[in-house]
Amino acid sequence: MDCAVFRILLLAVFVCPAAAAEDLIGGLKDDPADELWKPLNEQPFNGPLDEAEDADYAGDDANPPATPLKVEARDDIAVFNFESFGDDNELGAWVANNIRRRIERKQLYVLLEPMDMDGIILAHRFKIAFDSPLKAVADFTREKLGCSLAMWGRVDTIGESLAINVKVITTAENPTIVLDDKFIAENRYVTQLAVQEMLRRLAGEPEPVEQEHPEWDKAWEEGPNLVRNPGFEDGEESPDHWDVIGSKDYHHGMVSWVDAPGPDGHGKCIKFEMNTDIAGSYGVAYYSDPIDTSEGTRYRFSVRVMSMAPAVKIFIKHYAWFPSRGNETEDQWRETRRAPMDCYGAGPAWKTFTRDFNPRLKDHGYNTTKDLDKERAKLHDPKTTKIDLYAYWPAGTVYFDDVVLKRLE
Ligand SMILES: [Ca+2]
Repeated sequence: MDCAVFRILLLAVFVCPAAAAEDLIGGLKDDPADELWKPLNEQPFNGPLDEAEDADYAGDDANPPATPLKVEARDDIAVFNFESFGDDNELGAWVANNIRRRIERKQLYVLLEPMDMDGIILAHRFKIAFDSPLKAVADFTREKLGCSLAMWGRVDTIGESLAINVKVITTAENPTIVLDDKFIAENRYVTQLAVQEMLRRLAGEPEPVEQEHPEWDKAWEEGPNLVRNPGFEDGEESPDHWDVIGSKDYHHGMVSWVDAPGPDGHGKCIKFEMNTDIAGSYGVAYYSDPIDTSEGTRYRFSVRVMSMAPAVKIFIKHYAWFPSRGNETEDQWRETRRAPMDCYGAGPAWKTFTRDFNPRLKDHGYNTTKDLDKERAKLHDPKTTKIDLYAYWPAGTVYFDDVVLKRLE
């Protein structure tokens, strides 16, 4: 964390009225590691997100992983503090606490009490790093902590975003990997969404039974595509209505506009070509222009993808307009919800991936009855949406084409 920011946070911890913080952060207040984050939690856009797990957000459930990583219900798990750099693992501890709290709320596993765990770790001087040998972690967790699963990880900050690398293994003599993946939170305020996604994959939650909605299918077939220049055919130097290519640092010079390859190629398309450094850290993102969307309305999205190795994810990101508060000098668009779509099974032939979503927060998820907070919560209603085409590890080439977003109701 930047030193100046850290000092501001510390200052804010001491000056903020405790009661106000408690109202907003609710159940978070018992976690020591959360102390540092109180000032951030006080931001109006944080409260509802933490409580948004039960939000009626159809999109999230409509796209479970292709291969559910089912583990036996109610195994016991030891969640080690995650690593983070330059902050004495403060951020890593905060993320691990978020995960623990959500595991308990979800009753996914029996959680080893962190305080008990800390004592045993200290007594045995056990050190764990993200790259620790699986067997060493498994042996310690099984023999000293008595748990059948171990979770640990590392949090990297990349600008505003957090890359949460996580490993979960069984602690048998020959441990097996249950989960080894990276989850991206665009900023700290949406960390919960990355954690939710992580636990959803761990739980192997079943695909909800899709009801027949002929009117939605009709709208999907006949309705207008809300994405402008959806096939990347129009433009001079860059495709119109999408990020400018080659002029922004965060593309790392790895995005280009090319003829769509393969027998099923449709004219022009977007190509990512990632080296190992970028694939293993930032990944590459490419954005559409904002698209007007409405809260509480169902949409369907699809894109065609060809990947020569990298993992591909699409983030449909919803934004709301926040008036400046506190020390902020400018009003700004902030991401308040997102619908992620993992393109599992993308390979060296064009394949279409589809999902439905509905940018709605049920009752805004607020844990207080104060009118003021309800007013604040309304700020979260998404007003606009961007499509974020994203790919990461391993290195290689990815192509995107034919982006479709339609309103279904
Ligand atoms: Ca095209």
